[in-house]
Amino acid sequence: MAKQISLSQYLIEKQREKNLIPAELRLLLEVVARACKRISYAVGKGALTGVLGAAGSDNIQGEAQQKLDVIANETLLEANEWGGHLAAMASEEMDHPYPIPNRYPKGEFLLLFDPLDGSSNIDVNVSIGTIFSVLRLPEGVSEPLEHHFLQPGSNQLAAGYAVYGPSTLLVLTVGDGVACFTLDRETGSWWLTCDGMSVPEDTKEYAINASNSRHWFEPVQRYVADLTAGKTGPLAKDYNMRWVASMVADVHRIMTRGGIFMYPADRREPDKPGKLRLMYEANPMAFLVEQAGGGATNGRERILDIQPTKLHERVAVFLGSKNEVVRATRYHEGG
Ligand code: P6P
Repeated sequence: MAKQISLSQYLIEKQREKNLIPAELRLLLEVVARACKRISYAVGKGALTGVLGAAGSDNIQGEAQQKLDVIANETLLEANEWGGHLAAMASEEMDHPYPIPNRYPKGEFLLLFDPLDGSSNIDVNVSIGTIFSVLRLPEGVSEPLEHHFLQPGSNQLAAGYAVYGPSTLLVLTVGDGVACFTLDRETGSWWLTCDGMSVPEDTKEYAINASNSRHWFEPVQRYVADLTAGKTGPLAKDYNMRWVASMVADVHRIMTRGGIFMYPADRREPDKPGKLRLMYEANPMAFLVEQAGGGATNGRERILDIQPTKLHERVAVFLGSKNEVVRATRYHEGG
């Protein structure tokens, strides 16, 4: 049996052999992976430890927080605040960035995360996950402020997600392809189970919440109608549809076997360009998908090129198999 490679060894090799990542970034990623392990254990306990259900509070998005949202957020904050590798953190669950307390040394990285994505699925035992993104604090900045986070996704140094499903997986890129690690619950180790993840360029599978179709703008309505028409329509092939309503689960399926994931803007709130957040959902997923040979746009431009204006801003998302994302984007060029 081939020698198993642990997450630590994988990251040390990226640091040593390719000089791709500095030691401080390696340490950050190992701390995040340890926090995801703890979140996985908490999620796995479920009803046994009373962590299901609502926390009785709302986040900045005005969404009711689940108890596990709060637990996951606190786990990531506590794990990362003392190590000396971070300048600040930002989370879907917090209105403003979390500066590293003065009692701890500060580092050069900014960590952004959705601590528990898909939490509406917690109480029905469907896969959920953690999404994270790493940026560098701009040169010469001593006190990190919100606008220091507002960098395009192309500035990311690393990104990843943990998916808490039948297996707990960690999918990670440091800009040199995408690797997948599986958690061994008996030893608590992350083992490399797929290196060089690759999204097939073509697909027959799309993911969208079709109940919103009457609210979509015309290009998306036309595109999805053509997908649904299958062999009888202009795309001349039958498609299948999946929608887990947990971005991490839907994206991991696409990272594994291809597909296109869509959360478009719609007419209900024209000033809100979709539901998903740019900084800690769309950007990390776009970085991962592009590193695996896929594509990611907001229907008109590459997601990683978007210059953010607000920490919690939303963005329309079309990501996955490159040729299908190109096709979906072309429907928008028609007007
Ligand atoms: P809908 C989960 O709440 C989430 O942010 C993503 O993980 C998921 O893709 C999307 O929202 C699901 O949205 O409108 O189908 O419930």
